[in-house]
Amino acid sequence: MKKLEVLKGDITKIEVDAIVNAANSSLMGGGGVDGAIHRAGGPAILEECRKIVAKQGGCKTGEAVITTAGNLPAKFVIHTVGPVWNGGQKKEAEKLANCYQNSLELAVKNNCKTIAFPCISTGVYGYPIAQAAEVAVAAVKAFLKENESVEKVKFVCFDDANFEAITFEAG
Ligand code: AR6
Repeated sequence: MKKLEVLKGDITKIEVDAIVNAANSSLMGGGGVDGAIHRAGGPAILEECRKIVAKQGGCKTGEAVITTAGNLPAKFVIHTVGPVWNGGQKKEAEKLANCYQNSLELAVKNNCKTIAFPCISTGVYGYPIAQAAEVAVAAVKAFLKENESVEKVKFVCFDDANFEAITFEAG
């Protein structure tokens, strides 16, 4: 059985232990997948985000925090902050890889065995789709090689361009 799966769809509908949110460092919600997750999951998610902000400030680029998934079918939402694309010389690839790695580490710490990711940074943050897919798939594959406890990682792509790019990289 392949541990890596690529599908097209809406991540708020996916039944896994944890879905990952492409958040911003304020953790206070936004547009894109972030808006969709908070809308579908309800106010419990924002409530926990506020507690995290009160405790540690926001969430830095490349880092991740975990909350309830509220009304979603998933158990948890892992919020990570992707890099804003700035031409490629500002450590965007390293920061994007950190998002995947840190989200997976946090998932494992919380006993999650099935995790779904959106294509972080490829919307509002403007990361070129093909380059983001290369970084995303490489980071997840590297993690899966080192870690036995994760059973399934799903890339949930919202549009054809991301779906094709991730499918190409996933092989
Ligand atoms: N399910 C899966 N993927 C989705 C969904 C969905 N329901 N909705 C959108 N996408 P974006 P970013 C895809 O902009 O680029 C927010 O305002 C979308 O097609 O959501 O990391 C945050 O608060 C795209 O491929 O996130 C931040 O301020 C991918 O998700 C900022 O946007 C990521 O697009 C983060 O920007």
